[in-house]
Amino acid sequence: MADANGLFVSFEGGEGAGKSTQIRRLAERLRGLGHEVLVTREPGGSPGAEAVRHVLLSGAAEMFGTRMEAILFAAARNDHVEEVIRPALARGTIVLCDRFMDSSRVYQGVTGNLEPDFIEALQRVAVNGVVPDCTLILDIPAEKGLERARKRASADAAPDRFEKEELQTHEKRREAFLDIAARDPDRCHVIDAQRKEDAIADEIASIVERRLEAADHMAAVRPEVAQ
Ligand code: Z5A
Repeated sequence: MADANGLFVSFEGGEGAGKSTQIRRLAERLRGLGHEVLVTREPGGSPGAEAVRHVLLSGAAEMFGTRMEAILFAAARNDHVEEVIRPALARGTIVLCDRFMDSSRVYQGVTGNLEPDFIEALQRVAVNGVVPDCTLILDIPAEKGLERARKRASADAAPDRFEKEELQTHEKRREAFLDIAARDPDRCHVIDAQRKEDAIADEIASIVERRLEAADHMAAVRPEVAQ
């Protein structure tokens, strides 16, 4: 459990899978039920991490190598966790985060060819114990996701550092996210993101509402958890 009071939900998957769309919808639904909700994203989410986001997505750090990029992602994540996510969870807020630690495992680890031990050591420092209670992996064939992302982008917007990579690399990432889900079934749920927005939103809401009920139940049977 990420924190004694709030609930930490991360959204993962390839480009154009619909993460931002579904986060918006879930936030609206949960706020309608009276919950306090924080929507945030990575890289970014805190002033320091947003500055690093620009460096990473513009490709300015690419020439220094994947290892350097991985460390920058981790530095941004640690700032985001300590400045934003941990305090929000401590206030009892539901935190919805667009990408988190699994993106580093996939983009820098699997397709960036960095050793798993190096990635996991960085993660430990970056998250410092704040791990999502629930991760929703939006799964879509890479080609379809990229097509959606391209349609959304304005005609003159250049693809970012990661979007411009080969289709094969994007497919490898899809497999890597599915592999993470298979290894951590208590935390991760794979969502078929090829369906209509409404069907996806309903499935996500029911998963998160179940998690909230379970968290309430835990707090009721172990009152010290909520302190
Ligand atoms: N990165 C990394 O390498 N390491 C890390 O540790 C972290 C990140 C944290 C951040 O990009 C980049 O950083 C990312 C990985 C890397 N790589 N890239 N590129 P970003 O934040 O700019 O973008 P993104 O995370 O990849 O998301 P996205 O491309 O913006 O897509 P999305 O949020 O999943 O999708 P969307 O914006 O909700 O939807 C895309 C379009 O599809 C839009 O027009 C929607 O209206 C439409 N849509 C959504 N759902 C549907 C359905 N169900 N049907 C039809 N159309 C739909």
